[in-house]
Amino acid sequence: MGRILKVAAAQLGPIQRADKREAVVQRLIALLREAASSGCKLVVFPELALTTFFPRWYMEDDAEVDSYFEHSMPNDAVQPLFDEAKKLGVGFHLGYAEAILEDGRQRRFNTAIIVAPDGKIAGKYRKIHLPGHAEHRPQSPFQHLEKRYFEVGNGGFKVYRAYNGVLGMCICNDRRWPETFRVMGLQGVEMVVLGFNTPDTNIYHHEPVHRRMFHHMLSLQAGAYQNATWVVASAKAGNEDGFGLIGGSAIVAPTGEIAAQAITEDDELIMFNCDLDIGRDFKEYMFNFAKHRRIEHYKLITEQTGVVDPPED
Ligand code: CDV
Repeated sequence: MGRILKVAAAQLGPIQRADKREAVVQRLIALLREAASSGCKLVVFPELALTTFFPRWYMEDDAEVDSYFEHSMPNDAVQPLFDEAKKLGVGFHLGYAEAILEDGRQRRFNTAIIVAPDGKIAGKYRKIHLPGHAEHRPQSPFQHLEKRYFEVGNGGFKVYRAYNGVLGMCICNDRRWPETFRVMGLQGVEMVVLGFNTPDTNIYHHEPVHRRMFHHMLSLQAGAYQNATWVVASAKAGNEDGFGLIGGSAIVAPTGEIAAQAITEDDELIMFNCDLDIGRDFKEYMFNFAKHRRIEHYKLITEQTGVVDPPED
């Protein structure tokens, strides 16, 4: 019997622009209670879980932008979730838009936290790979303005000793970048938790929805297998503000196999008894980093950002 952590990915159906945080928090609490009654110890909520996915909207009024941000965590609207979690002895992971006075200025990040079952914040992550654009694109069906509304995260990909294991976090687009998982893999991560809002439409070129789901799962499964870690990914899903989000919350084992996957575009809980020891053999043999990695050949990864074509003959 290994170290078992029963975990839930708590997918959220759409949150409309008009929905109040207090109402959303009640939905989170309902999912938390359901997970607790099934014996879960950790509940993973999505990216920007308290509001609509507001980067789809171009806003000129800074006060309006600010209304989507949390200026403290917890705050009055979110405190009931912290209280309920503590009462139930269940921890959670929550994504939210963070506004903070740091380095003498107001800063904004796309942030996620891990909260321990005692209600204390055990870890924080600020999204590093911000997708989309900073300028208004009136020609697009909707916007993806993460590069406008957020700064690039400044905390790196840390891991935390929590839940009798080693946990790490990333957010949505981060999962598509192998470096995200590898940096945590190099710190012995055993479970990566993440939230995501993936639109069903690519605003740059045509792409069928099934391919977007395929790339989502491919990223999770590759990250899990190549780093011998559990990956628990929680979506915001369905028709939000008139635009679709793919859903597809999933729990992936360190073998790369799918342990559980959501089937709706609504609030939905998926759960699994995750054995945190299951990745040990992979970490010792196939992916024994200390024995097999050849970092002398990986320099380009940290020295060069974009593609440099080879010289013409
Ligand atoms: N919220 C995200 O980061 N969404 C991106 C979209 C833009 C592709 C994602 O990687 O799913």
